[in-house]
Amino acid sequence: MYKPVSRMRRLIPVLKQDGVDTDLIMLVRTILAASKEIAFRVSQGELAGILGSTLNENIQGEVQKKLDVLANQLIKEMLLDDESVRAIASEEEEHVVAGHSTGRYIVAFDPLDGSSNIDVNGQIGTIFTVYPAREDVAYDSCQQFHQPGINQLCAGYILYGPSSLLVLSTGGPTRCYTLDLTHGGYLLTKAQMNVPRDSCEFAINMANYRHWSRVTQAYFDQVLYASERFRHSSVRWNAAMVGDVHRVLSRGGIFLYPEDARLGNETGKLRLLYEANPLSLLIEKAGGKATSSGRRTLEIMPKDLHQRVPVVLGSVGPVDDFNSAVFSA
Ligand code: AFP
Repeated sequence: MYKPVSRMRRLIPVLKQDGVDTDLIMLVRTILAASKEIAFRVSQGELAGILGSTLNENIQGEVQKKLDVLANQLIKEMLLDDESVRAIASEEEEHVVAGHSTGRYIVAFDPLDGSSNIDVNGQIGTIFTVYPAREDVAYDSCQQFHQPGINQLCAGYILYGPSSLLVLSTGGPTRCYTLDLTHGGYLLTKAQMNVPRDSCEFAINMANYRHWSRVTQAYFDQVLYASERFRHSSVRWNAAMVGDVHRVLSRGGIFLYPEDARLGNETGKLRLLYEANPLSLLIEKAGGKATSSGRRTLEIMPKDLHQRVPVVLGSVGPVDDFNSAVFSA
């Protein structure tokens, strides 16, 4: 079904070859047009005057960075100009933003994931996902987004690092494209990303140890002090899920953000709709596994736009290992 494609091809011909619907291709182009503007501003850093915080908090109670606000505004405005967009959800918007009542798609995004990295020139990214619009609920209702992750038509992220990368799946392989600044477009640089089955590299914020459940603590006691399998393990933590997941997609490993005892984190920290679901689809389409409380993340039925979930994803071996230790205990 998905024919092999050669490297260095431009994005649009690859999407056409993959049989992606023309409206969806145009929608992806819209998101990428916004991403190129964000990539440019990020590369300008302090020169563009976008470092630092605003005086506002977002719906999650987090102080908004100037670049968060700018990225949200850019993506939102461009999406609202696209007639195929029926409704939008964003980390930076409390409610659903109404689009065109006859649009075929709904879009959710995290405009700038890892915003604490902005001021230190670290990895940050934009995460997005597209679902089919529902005909059985009002076009601007939050229920538009009450769909499990398996319904995603397309999911991706743009990683603003030393080079800007687009990682995308439209239901087929997870492919990686690199932004070519000489012609301003994305070129295919990995036709199929593959998560190795095993790896002993893990990504977790160990400083949260004291807040974890006893079983999670016991699992990490064993990983750190007893496990033969993890004897040569190492920890990598970006504080930007998009950067950690990119590493896992590139060379394997496990990424975890379990629930913990802190107020607001009782069901996890990461957001199901615009963080966990798109990244879980990309991981699965690259042969990895993505779970939440021991079950497949993509099957969770969302109840709320900004719902938080525990996240455990990456190489199949360590993900299974963690889930059987913690959920069969
Ligand atoms: P921000 O976008 O608000 O910086 O949050 C990033 C994030 O949601 C995710 O990308 C990281 O994995 C996680 O938070 C980091 O959380 P800690 O600061 O608790 O380690």
